[in-house]
Amino acid sequence: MSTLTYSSPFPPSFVFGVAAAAAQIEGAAFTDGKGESIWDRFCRVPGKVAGGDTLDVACDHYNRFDDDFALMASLGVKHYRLSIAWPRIYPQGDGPVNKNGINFYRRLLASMARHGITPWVTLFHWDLPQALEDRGGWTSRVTVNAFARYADTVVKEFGALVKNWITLNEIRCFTLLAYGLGSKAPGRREGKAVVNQTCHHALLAHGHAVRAVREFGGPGTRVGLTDNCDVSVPVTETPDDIAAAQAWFLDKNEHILGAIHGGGYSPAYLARTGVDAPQVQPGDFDLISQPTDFLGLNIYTATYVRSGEGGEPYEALALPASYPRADSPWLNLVPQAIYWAARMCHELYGHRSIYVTENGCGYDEERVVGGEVVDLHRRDFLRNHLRELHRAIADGIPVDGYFLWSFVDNYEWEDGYGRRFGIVHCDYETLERTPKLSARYYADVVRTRTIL
Ligand code: GBH
Repeated sequence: MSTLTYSSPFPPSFVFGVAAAAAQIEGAAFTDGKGESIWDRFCRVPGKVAGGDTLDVACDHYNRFDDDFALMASLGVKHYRLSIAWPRIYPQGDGPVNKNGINFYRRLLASMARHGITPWVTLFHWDLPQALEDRGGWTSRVTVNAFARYADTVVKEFGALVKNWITLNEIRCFTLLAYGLGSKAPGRREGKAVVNQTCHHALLAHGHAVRAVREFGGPGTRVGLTDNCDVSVPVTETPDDIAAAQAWFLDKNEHILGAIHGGGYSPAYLARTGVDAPQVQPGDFDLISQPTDFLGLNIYTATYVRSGEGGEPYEALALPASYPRADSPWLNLVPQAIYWAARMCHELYGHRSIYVTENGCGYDEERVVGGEVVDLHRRDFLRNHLRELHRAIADGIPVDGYFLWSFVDNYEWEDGYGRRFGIVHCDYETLERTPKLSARYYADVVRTRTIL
């Protein structure tokens, strides 16, 4: 047990950062030899993205990163989670490397170093090269092998500047939602067997990234996955409801966290998927289940669970319509999600270093008035979530860092530019940045290391 009390500061080594992803902020979608990504293609399909918004310009971070890092540094933020755009490095997914892409990230990482900001680099945050999608995308091992080569290249090129690597962002989103529900690029609606196979291929890619970092990362380099596990919150914090929430958590996460930590798919998962179970080749789980240095969790919301009746292990509750949420319809406001996600991953899988790699909220109506956006709703969100994070640390749960999503308003995938997650406002006409009230608030938290 740590000795953190209600009002004490976060530990000195605790990392406070902000996060974003290449496709969502860079723009320059076809500049300096970058290849087309599946999102560049998908956003042009009528009806797929709100307002038909494209990623072509986004926040123009490609040309403005130096100013963005100056702003970040002025807020006292010293850690930034970014991603590298695979189609900038390999425009065709595999094939020839694009030197301009390498040079861009060299300049960007050098600028971060000048501003005293430590990079946390995600290798894949959904922008698959379209050329690989044309060869089957995540349904095919072609993509896994291309990713392995891409990971080798990136770790070799940037290993001297990057010590913290994140393999993949949110496997569920680029497999289940992208190949099953079709709401994310490439927008396919395949059956369960295909979807389960995309998930298995993603696990393999994760394993290759871990291998690449071990092989080429050099001393002191760390690597982990970022997962958006399904999170359960016990309705009451009693032993019965907690046990029910744990059982639900294990069930809902068996295909990703369960498989990684179990060294294979569980008998329960194989029974449940039956003929739709993924095809596994010998050696796959030697890669997938390699030890990692930390677990990244993207925490936004949760499901309330209580103990079941009549022998059921749990009961998950549907939320009433009046339950509070952000403007993102899926984003029900459940601050305890952060506490329980961390606690479950520590207790059920033995993780000893956990980072919240994303947490934040999306709203539609945020206007600059008198040089400021008064986003008290976001300040409230942050404060409530930081309280639960603090409680986790006080209970001895090893959470070592927190990255707020997001630094600046950006391309919210199928919701386009209308839905804003930033603590810095972006005017998409002028591309001007304006720190919101929540940015000032977060800066004060980071400076004092206390919840104000
Ligand atoms: C993260 O995903 C992403 O990593 C980030 O890029 C994104 O901008 C940010 O969060 C904010 O959305 O269609 O009803 O099944 C968020 C996690 C999980 C949110 C799946 C949308 C779909 C709900 N996502 N969810 S549904």
